Amino acid sequence: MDTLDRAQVVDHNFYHCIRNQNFPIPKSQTTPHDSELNKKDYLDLFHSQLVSRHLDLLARVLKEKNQGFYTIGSSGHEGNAAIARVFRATDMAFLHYRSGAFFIQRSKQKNIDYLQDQTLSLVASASDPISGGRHKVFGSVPLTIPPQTSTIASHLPKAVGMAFAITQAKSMKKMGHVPENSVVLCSFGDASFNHSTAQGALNAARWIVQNQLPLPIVFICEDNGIGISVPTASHWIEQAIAHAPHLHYIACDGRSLADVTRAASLAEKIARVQRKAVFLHVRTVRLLGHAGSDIESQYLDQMQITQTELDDPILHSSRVILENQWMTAEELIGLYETTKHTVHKKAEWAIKQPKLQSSTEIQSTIIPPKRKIQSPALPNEEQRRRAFGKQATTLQQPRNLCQTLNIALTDLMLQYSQTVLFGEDVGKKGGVYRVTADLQMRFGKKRVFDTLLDEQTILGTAMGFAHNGLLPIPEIQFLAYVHNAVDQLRGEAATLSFFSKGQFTNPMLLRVPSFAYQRGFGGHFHNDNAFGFLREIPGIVIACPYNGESAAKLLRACLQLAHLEQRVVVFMEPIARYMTKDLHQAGDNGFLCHYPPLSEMTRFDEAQCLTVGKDLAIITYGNGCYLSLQAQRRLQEDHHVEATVIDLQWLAPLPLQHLTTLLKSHRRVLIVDECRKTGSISEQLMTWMLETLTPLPKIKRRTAEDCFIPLGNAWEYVLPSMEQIIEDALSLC
Ligand SMILES: Cc1ncc(C[n+]2csc(CCOP(=O)(O)OP(=O)(O)O)c2C)c(N)n1
Ligand SMILES: [Mg+2]
Repeated sequence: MDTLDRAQVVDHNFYHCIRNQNFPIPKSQTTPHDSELNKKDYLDLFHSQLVSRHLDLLARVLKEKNQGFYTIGSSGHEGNAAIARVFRATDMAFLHYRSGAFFIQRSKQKNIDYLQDQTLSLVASASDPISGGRHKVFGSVPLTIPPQTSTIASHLPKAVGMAFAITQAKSMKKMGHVPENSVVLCSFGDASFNHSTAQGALNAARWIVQNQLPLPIVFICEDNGIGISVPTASHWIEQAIAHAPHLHYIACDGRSLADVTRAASLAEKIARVQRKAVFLHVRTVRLLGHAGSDIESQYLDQMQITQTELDDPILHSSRVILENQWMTAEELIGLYETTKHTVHKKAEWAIKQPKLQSSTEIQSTIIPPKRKIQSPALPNEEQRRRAFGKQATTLQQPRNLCQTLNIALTDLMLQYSQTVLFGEDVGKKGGVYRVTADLQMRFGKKRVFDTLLDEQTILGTAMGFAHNGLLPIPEIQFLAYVHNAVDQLRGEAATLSFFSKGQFTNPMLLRVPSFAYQRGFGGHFHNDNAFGFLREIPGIVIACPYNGESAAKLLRACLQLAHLEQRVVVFMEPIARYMTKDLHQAGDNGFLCHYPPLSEMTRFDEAQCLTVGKDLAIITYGNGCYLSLQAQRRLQEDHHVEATVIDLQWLAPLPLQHLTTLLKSHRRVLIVDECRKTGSISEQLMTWMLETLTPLPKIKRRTAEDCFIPLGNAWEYVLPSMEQIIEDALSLC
């Protein structure tokens, strides 16, 4: 036996310990009888443990032969089979990557061919039912298990959101994706517990419970005492969380199926009946290192490794089976071997199944499938009268961007009864800029509410709501603060469709007050103008209006995209234009707009021409439109230069096809981009023109400097100005 290959050692230990009746000392006194586990139940759980173990051993063999691509296993954690048995297959489970036995046990509830699922997943076959070969994940639609990414702890915020969403859907009289009495399960490791995302989610859960809201969630910390190579002290988790208010702490020994069953049953009652949050602390061990590539002897003593290997949950279960005389030693070994054989047989089949074959095939799941449904009917006059009250008669008066957005949001919330709007200060205060003023009064505290101050929770809530069939409209207060939660958007929300073949989706319309040019307010963090970090996320849609009319029409299109196409949409509102009245001179009211008829909506993929002129085209968006319109007038009147001003409207994906048409008659193009030069849209537009336009027009671009925005009026030195646009246009012409 190769003692460097700990998989071989662990495999060998089973035979050796059973034959010599040499078992680890029980860590828990709970008997199967105490937790009402009969022989049949117990052997069924044991079988799931064995299948999971053999899948781990198989993964190592496949990796050696370059036929398998993932070796992070569940060995040592197989006690989680007992958790799966206690809960229902409709209890949505956001799982840790050591959940093999859980997955197998839950599969049995629904007669799912777990071996097929798991072997296809190990060999990255395109036939893998959940990710189609895109990742080795635990996920399944019939088992209500959305697949999770590798980013530890990042699934906790959405699990909290989903638990919140169960009651939310019920109180909004909406059919959720899960039954009303469901609970949510969310498992993670002991090291992951320390992650700020985990701490944020646990805090958010307690905050929600403290607000007297039901939160049927069981956090499951599978504590194997180590995170890759860094130990977790045995008292750490308990000391940190056992006495936290608004969270029931229950501990159990993960090596004992009986003890896990006892604790999970208690957790289930608290979560399902009392609708309260539970923290289930499962003490366990990790066998076979962190992954196949991890050599434990680099950071652990040989003694420690050997001792842990003998503390194997499978040996603990075997001892209980022999003590109860449910099987003989020979029968145990027989079952171990037939399970191994069955697992290997299935793998032989799986390696012959098709792999992903082309870039097109791989990319086909980035964008979720379009749903075959209609948009809900537009609100009628009576509904609008009730919602707007006295304001209803004055809706047609010209208004600024802020007021128009408020009206548009009201109409959309009337139209889409499954929408929920939330964020920091959006409720009673109506947002920092009053964009959401009166919405809570119009729609009630269930549909419009303040969250706690945590952007990860806001996006987690959005994803959780979407997982239960609601249509979230979260707000992040300023663009600069999206960074605090960007993993939730780029690592989680945007990847869900990709890693689940569009079977799980989390549509949302995220509103973000954005960009610079506020006079006398804020400095950098309230005037952040850089958003390259959002634009390169595959599948995400980014829209930006420039005035009230475009905002209303664009917002309608964005919500429709979220509803019908299940897209993750970011709507960036230029803060500096919220209150703007005038366009060319003081008192002209040239920037106020009439509210567009409800039926009017921007087309996805289309830019719009704000003016038409033959001498040059100015491509811009947001504040750039405002400045370019001013420049256009001055160019015309002072220099006889006629400019077409094109408002992109869609910042990702860019409406390039439409731009080709709009630029056809233009020999000169100026890009006005308020984003920082590096990572700005201007880079993409320049490249695209060089690659596709013939003849190539004369091109110039005006962007912000690669600098942060200073306080006071000093921003004028780093952002594009109307004067610079005129200068650039003249030099082009
Ligand atoms: C955010 C993030 N940082 C780092 C990693 C790399 N990483 C993967 S697993 C892991 C340790 C996790 O330990 P623990 O939570 O105890 O789970 P265990 O593997 O022990 O079950 C680390 C650091 C990651 N996946 N995600
Ligand atoms: Mg650990």
